[in-house]
Order: sequence, then structure tokens, then C-alpha cells
Amino acid sequence: MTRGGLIAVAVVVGCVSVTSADFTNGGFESGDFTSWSTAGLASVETAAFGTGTTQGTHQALLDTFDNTASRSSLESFLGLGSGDLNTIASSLNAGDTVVEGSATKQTITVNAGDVLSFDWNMLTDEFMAQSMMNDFSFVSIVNAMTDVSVLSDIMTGSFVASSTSFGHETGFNSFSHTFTTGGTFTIGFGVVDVGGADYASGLIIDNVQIVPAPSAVALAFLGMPLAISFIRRRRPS
Ligand SMILES: [Ca+2]
Ligand SMILES: [Ca+2]
Repeated sequence: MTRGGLIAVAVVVGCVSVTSADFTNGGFESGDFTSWSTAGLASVETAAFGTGTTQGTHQALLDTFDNTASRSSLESFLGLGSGDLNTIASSLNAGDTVVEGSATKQTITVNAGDVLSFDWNMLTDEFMAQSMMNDFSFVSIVNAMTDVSVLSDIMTGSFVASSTSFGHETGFNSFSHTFTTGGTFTIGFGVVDVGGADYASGLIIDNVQIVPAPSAVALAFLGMPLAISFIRRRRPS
């Protein structure tokens, strides 16, 4: 390889390493919330919890059973606007309000085109209630703009009997979100009690990761030979 070629490789590899951004402990394989912050009731569980696992041997559980955070403190923790969670509750079922909940978050830096992906499973005891409340689970993606996606709620979700301490669960689902702009984002996951605190709900999260934009990957393979050939053409014969 020519000297110019070596320089080109170094430049290309350097660019790719800068664009790599990912969660730390995104699969909770440390067995705890290392690199994450939590609010309310949160624990790391193994397959012994009863859901199985989707990645490795550990996963995060958020739970509204007790020791929860208030709606306002959850909104503050996640960087949401005051009342945002009530706006979502009411959009799902008019007049509903959020009582309390639990959440976890991590702040990451991404490039446009990067993809956030993770696996989730919502759990609930609401089907045991005589009058069900519409608890819901969500992911929040916050920087200058706030983007909250509901993962599932009681009324529209598809729940089956659960082998966990909860009566029902949705089973595992995958979520993905493509960032249209780069920057620093706080990614939050939460589950809330709506209307009252009598029957708990939970949310399992695992395999939280950032898949780099395809362009960054393409650069590593396509950019290198192009850069080398460009430099070679410019060398005196
Ligand atoms: Ca895991
Ligand atoms: Ca509830």
C-alpha cells in the first residue's frame, strides 16, 4: 500500500469512529442500571422473571406497583413539558390523567439517519380490576423537540396471560426510530398508572441500541478504495 493509501485509510477509519454512538449497558447485562438513571420502581430481571429474554441474560423492568414517581416528577426527569403525560393519557381516552409511574433514561449523541431500536414487553394487572384504567407505556426522545411514542396501552394493546407476577403481558415487540437530525438526545422509557394506583402495570426493556446510519457503514467500505485511487492519480509518475 502506498503512503497516500495509508493516510486515506486512517482518515476514513477516523471518521467512522466519530460517528459511532451507542448506549452503554443497553442490554442491562451488567445486571444493574449502570449508565442509566431511574425514577420510581425499576429493577433488572433475568429469564426467571417469567418473560424469557430477547438479548443476553438480563433485562430492565419498570413497575408501577409501589415506590413510584409522581406524574410531574416523571415529566421533569424525562425532560418532558409539564402536563405532557396527561395530554397523552387524554388522547388515548378522553379525560384520563396520569397518577404516577416509573422510568429510566440515558443521554446519547447520534447522527442523522441513525436508528434507535429496542425490544419491549408491557405487563399489567389491570385485567383483574372491575373497572380497568388505561395504563400505558412509552418511549420519549427529547432534545430541542419532544417526541413521545406510546408502546402500548390497556385498551388498544393485545395482551395474553403472563407467567410473571403480572396477570397479563403483550409479549415482546421491537421498536425502531430513525433520527432525522443529529445531536444529543435523552432517550426515556416509562410506564404509568392512569386514573388510580390500585392495579399495577410494568414495562420490560432490553437490547437498546443505536444502529449507525447506512451512509457511515457505506463510507467504511466504499470510501476507502475511492480515496486511495484519488490520491494515486495525483502522485507524479
Ligand atoms: Ca439483555
Ligand atoms: Ca394501573
